[in-house]
Amino acid sequence: MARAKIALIGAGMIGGTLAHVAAREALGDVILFDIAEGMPQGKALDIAEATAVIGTDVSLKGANAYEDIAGADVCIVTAGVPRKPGMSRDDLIGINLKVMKAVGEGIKAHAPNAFVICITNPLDAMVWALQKFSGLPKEKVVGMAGVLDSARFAYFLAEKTGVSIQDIHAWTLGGHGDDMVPMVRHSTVGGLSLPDAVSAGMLSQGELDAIVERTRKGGGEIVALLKTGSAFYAPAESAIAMARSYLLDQKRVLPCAVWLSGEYGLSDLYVGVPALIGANGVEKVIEFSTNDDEKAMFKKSVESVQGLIQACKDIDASLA
Ligand code: A3D
Repeated sequence: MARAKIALIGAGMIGGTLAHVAAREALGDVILFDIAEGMPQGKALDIAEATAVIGTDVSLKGANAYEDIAGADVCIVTAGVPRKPGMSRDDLIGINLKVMKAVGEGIKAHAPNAFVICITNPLDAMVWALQKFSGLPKEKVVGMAGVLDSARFAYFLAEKTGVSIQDIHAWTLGGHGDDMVPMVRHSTVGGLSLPDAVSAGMLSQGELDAIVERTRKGGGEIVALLKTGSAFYAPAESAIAMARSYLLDQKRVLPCAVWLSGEYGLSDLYVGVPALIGANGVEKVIEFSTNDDEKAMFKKSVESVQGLIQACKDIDASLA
């Protein structure tokens, strides 16, 4: 069987890390696409040379033309610009919306059968726009945020309780912003829900509250430390987990930004919920039971996402 083809649209910090991880895992042949000339070719050659040491039989190629992504099985999109000091939220949306238009049209023309994972921020709005611009089926276009946010939540819980990260299952719902909803009742440490873990003395209520807050602000914590960019290792690993579930038909349930049509009482938008990812893309949305508090937090987060989508519609009338 031919190797899978993975197109990475955007070859910056996350794109380069994605290429490295995909090559190490021999997940497929990699195309690193970027508008910057030379950089994707340089990264591709560097990692290709590393495969001689790793011993994986995959090819890597840098590209500046969409023709090179032809027939890709998976496209992972990180193309765009980061928010710079003095740039408003709407300025960022305006710039990255234009990038999503170019990327969406490129994917539509050259890789219409791909499973597309968007990472570009503001995530929930950009994945929504990317689906519209590409015209690909909604179950084949998803956003990566929940896997990362949940990974942060899980890591902080492991660090605090001393329980192996393998025995922690953490979930976040909602948009990728400070009002995301870490699902305390549905997350488990060694099989105990977090309220039960508090009762069992594994961590205090105050420590749990601080972890929830730290999870919500996890992206900003890394930005403040790095000073010149945002997280890239954990975001890349998160997108690879989603790509792997699709390519290997693992049917993992992963929190992703997916198109909702009635689930959680919502329609016509992308927002983070647990989704079963298999060979057909998003095969099922898992609906968690929510209490009044969780409903209220989820509603607030959804309203933020709706605000971002409205801003996109205001900027580009073709999306309205
Ligand atoms: P960066 O290293 O700047 O890479 C972005 C790349 O996009 C650069 O190499 C650009 O040259 C390239 N680019 C710009 N415009 C285009 C275009 N039109 N076509 C193709 N390539 C283009 O950023 P990064 O890799 O650190 O982050 C990428 C994106 O992911 C940013 O929008 C981040 O905000 C976002 N991000 C999201 C999360 C989530 O959890 C959702 C986490 C971390 C980063």
